[in-house]
Amino acid sequence: MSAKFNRCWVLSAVSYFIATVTMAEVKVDDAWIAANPPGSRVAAMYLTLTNTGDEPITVTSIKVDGVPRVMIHETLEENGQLKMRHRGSLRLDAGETITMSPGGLHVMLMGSGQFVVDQQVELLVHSDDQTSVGAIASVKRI
Ligand SMILES: [Cu+2]
Repeated sequence: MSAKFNRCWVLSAVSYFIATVTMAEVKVDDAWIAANPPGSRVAAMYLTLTNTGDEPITVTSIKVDGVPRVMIHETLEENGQLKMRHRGSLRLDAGETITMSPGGLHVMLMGSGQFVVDQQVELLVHSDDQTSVGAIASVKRI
């Protein structure tokens, strides 16, 4: 009786653990930061984000190691001038992939220091399903 109970408890603990681990449905690929000159206080980062789940998901914030303020920006052309606009969040439909690139959607690293080629920087992408996905961005020349 008590052995049966124990096995049952272990099984539900294991399946709870698996459910928790597989909850993160955002996948981060090809994360990179554009190298910036000495004395810089700002840099741009680019990610490829995929929603591997069956439900829409919203990326609510991104944290980057050593960077005080991180914002998602989109680049728009207004009266022949390129402007950046802040995006509070980023919605991904089920199965959708968003690829950021120079001149388009990007992540602005505000108050950062200099990033040199081949430097590896840790980042964390938070979503509205309360999960976070970690990745490493490599610094490259644009
Ligand atoms: Cu920007």
